[in-house]
Amino acid sequence: MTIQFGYELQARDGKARRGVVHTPRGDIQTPAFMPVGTAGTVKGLLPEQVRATGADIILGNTYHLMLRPGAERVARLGGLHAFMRWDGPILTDSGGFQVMSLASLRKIDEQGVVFKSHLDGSEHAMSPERSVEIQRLLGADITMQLDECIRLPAPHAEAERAMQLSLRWAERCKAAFDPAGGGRALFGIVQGGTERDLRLRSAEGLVGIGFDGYAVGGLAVGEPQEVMIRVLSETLGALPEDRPRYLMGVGTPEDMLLSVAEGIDMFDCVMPTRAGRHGQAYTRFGRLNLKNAKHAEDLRPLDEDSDCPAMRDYSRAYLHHLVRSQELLGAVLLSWANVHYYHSVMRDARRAIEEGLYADHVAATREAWARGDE
Ligand code: PRF
Repeated sequence: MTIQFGYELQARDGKARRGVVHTPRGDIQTPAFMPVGTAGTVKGLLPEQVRATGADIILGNTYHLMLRPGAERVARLGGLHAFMRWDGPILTDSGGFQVMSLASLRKIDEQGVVFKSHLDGSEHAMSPERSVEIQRLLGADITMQLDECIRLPAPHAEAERAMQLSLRWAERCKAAFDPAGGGRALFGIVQGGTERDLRLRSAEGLVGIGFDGYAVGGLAVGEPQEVMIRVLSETLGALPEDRPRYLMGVGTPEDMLLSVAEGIDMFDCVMPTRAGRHGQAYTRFGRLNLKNAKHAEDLRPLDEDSDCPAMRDYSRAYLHHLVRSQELLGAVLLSWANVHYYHSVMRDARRAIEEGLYADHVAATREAWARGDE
């Protein structure tokens, strides 16, 4: 018998939750960070390296993989796990958000979205049913519903229209989804802009349909951090305690710590890998820009106490040189260090929740970021 998908709440500190998501491909310790493997690779890192940084699960993208190499082709090649050599769980985003941010000539209607590929301009259609089918072909362990994420700020009426459309699409995704005996999960996505009434109606509608987990979408799209946290505080109480909650596309280490305090269990973000390719390092002393001339003769590593080779064994002077010279290894080392640091933020958060010291932990961590290491 396959292991069923499920969430186990193990400890609570205020609204912060420490738990485990069980999947047939392994457990996910939560709060969890999911590195983004958009096009079948966490950019710059080998799968075994990603695992060693502490990742229990990675994210893949419907939009990118349907365009190249194609979902049917990935299926013929044995599915995304075998293709990219990652045997842990994979969550796939549904495509709607990436269509809105990357594709051109988009047309959204009740049926779905029609768009032109950012690669070659070819036209494609995606309905809620097709999004679920693509995610099945890829072999997703966690499938996301198709939704519409609007930019903020937005008028109430616009946020309401997109939220209602997303709810109707949620229903169609649920009908199209095959749970494969309970091993695969489908998550609904709460929308509704920054409006409390819309967020609550969205959450209640999704809970009425019934999902294995609930994501909060439509945040970190231009609104201030305190607005995002306020929306979380108004929304999460409407979601069931016995299902995981996932905040999509967030964020900085500080965004994650504050969101965990509101009751979020899962995150994904391109930030650690993207920032790594741009010469930035996230560390327990805050964010460092390795391009900066002040690092040119600094023999200290990013963090001598880290157990990550990229953070512990290479001098800031060398990283500075690699970044300035646009050497591939600079991007690799900084992506590696950043993904490792993101996981260490989650690991420390889990421990603090278990110990009932989460608020103190957040305060001390923020203070260390602000203090730096000079
Ligand atoms: N919806 C989906 N994916 C997303 C988002 C969303 O709202 C966001 C918003 N931060 C990131 N990724 N499907």
